[in-house]
Amino acid sequence: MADAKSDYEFKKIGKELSNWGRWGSDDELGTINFITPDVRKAAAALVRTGKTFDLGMPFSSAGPQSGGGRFNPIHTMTMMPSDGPLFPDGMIASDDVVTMPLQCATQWDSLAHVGYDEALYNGVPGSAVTASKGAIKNSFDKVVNRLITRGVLLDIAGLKGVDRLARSEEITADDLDAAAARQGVSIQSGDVVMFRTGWYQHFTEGNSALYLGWESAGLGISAAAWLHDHEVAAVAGDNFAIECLPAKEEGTSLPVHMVLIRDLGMTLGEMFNFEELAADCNSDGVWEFLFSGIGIKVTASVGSPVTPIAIK
Ligand code: UVW
Repeated sequence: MADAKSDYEFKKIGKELSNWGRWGSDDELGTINFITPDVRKAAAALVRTGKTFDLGMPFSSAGPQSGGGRFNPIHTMTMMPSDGPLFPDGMIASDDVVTMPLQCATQWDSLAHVGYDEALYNGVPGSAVTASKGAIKNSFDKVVNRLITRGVLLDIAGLKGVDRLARSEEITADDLDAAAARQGVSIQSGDVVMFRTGWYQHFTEGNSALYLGWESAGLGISAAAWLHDHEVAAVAGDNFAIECLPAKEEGTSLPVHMVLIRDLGMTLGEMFNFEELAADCNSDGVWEFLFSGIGIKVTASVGSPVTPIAIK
């Protein structure tokens, strides 16, 4: 039995790749720091046609969740035209309320979402997330205004010649290199790298149990060094938890989450929809674009719903 504190391979990898202190002891942005104004300016220049692609899942009662701690959005009306005119001039209006977990559909995981051995990114103690105050450090609202940069889509299902990867299929660093080479695209510092497993189709086909289950295709732990070496700002997948499940290292839960979020300080995007974008990239051969994934500025949050947009 591995010692919970040190013997796991993922913890050794995390130590080697650690960005703690790289941007200062108080840093709460992590790899988002790679998105500089120059990076964003260059990304804006990628817009050629103005065509937009919605990479988000609808936030509705038809979402993938089946209940428990994470449930689908509950949308209720608090004002409607049928309530009658609001003013003597005949004005009618509607208001609405949504109750939903921030993690129920397309989302970002903040640097307060996951850690191990009592620590979050940059040595912040797990106790910095409190019941009354939420995430005192590393909350998602710190990065909200920064998530506009160059996006690159790597079609791993396309690389393997399948419409979607198999259950528990692992994406390795070599796969990421091979996909980039096949598509003729290179990764630059400050990119949001998106990878397509094809698993979003399980959700659209109504198989949410498989989509959210513990047999998901996704990133293996070798992707962590790849993302680190390429100075990737954030990574996003069309699967529900980024990584391949169950994890290959025996006795581990979500090792890719733990290394990326806690050690690299990398924000993770989950449940993105790349189907339309991938079809377009396949037809025009352009796999890079301006990416906007700003999320919602909920203070002290450990994540955020998002409707990410790619602009070509
Ligand atoms: C966990 O379930 C801990 O993480 P995520 O929602 O990021 O997959």
